[in-house]
Parts: sequence; structure tokens; C-alpha cells
Amino acid sequence: MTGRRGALIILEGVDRAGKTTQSTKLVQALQDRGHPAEMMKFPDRTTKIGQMISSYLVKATNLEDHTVHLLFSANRWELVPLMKEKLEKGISLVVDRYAFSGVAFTSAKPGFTLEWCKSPDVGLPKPDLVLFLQLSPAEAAQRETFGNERYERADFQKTVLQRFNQLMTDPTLNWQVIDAARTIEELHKDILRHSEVAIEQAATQPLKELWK
Ligand code: FDM
Repeated sequence: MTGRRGALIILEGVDRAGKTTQSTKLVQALQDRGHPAEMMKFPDRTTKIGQMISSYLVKATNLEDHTVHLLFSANRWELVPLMKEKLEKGISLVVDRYAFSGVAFTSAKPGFTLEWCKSPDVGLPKPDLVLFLQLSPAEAAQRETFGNERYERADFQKTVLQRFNQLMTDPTLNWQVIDAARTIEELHKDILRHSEVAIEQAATQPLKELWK
């Protein structure tokens, strides 16, 4: 590779923290500043695997818990060639949810360990930056009400937050916790600042593998 590679930037956080709004704003701001950037989101509901996941999330079908976990992971793996191609071309990817959501949501179900949940995602492209949009359950409750999809329940989301907190103790990853209880513009400024640092650092470093 001769040129600068793009950075892999992930936005994670509990529901209603503003991940989608912030991902969109970040891509626009990076492009405006001359950094090639594109947005992705997981699950990507447009693929065949993504359609199975989507049907499960809207409760049109039921899937066994291990099975759906592996489908979420397969949905990331099927996009890895495309992700690598873009990163190598110098395009930074801003990704709404990644393996961390995968682990946090499944391990919030009874009988699942963090280790088991992480294993199918070991070796995915390693993010250069993971932004965690932090919002307390009380603050989240003041925002609009949950929709009707699977997992959109306050008690379950509380356990998910605990699992995210466990994942964030991993020092091999560049986690940045962002206080999401502020205005959209305040959050955006913070997120943009962290992202520009990550893009600068990633440019001259090889892409690594997650949890390896
Ligand atoms: N989710 C998301 C998982 O359970 N595992 C995963 O690997 C990923 C990426 O799916 F409830 C959950 C998280 C959320 C739902 O919602 C997807 P959005 O609204 O499409 O982000």
C-alpha cells in the first residue's frame, strides 16, 4: 500500500444516545474538511443475512439465541472485503454499531459469556477509534419512547449497558467515552476532534485484527 489508509471509526452506545444522527453529521463534516469518508451500519439489513436479522428484530420470525448471534457476526464478515477495499483506498469508514453491540446485546441474555460472544468476531478489522455515546438509563428515559423492535426494553438495555462497560475496560482498544446528554452540536464537536486525531494516526499504520 502506497497511500494513506482510511480510519475505521465506530459509534457505539445504548439506544437513543444519538448514534445515527452523529454518524451522519460526522461523515458530512469529514468530507467537508477533505477527508474521504463513508457511513456504514450494522446490522446491514440489505443483504440476505441482514434480511433474516431484520425479520428477527421486527419479531416477524424467531431465531435461537446462538444462531442469531452468529448471523449478526456473519453479517459483519460478509462486508469485510468491501470495508478493507475502502480503507485501503484511503476512505475512512464511520460505522454505526459493530462487534461491541454484538457482544453486549447477546451477553445480556441469560447463559452467555463475554468470551463466547466475542469469539466469532475475533479477527475482524480492528477499529482505530470506538466512540461510546454514554447516556444513563434515567437520561435515556427522558428521550422519545422505545419503538416496538426486539430488545427495546428498559430492563434489557440496562444489562446491555453493563456489558458495554465491561468491554470498555479493554486497553487494547481506543475507546473514547462521549457524554451524550449534551446538545447535538456539542457532541458533534467532540466526536469530530477524536475522529481527526484517529484519521491522522491510522494513515501510516497497518490495519490490525480485533481481539487478536
Ligand atoms: N444488535 C446489533 C445485536 O443484537 N447484535 C449485533 O451484532 C448488532 C450490530 O440489533 F437492538 C442489536 C442492537 C439493536 C438492533 O438496531 C439493531 P438498529 O436500530 O438497527 O441499530
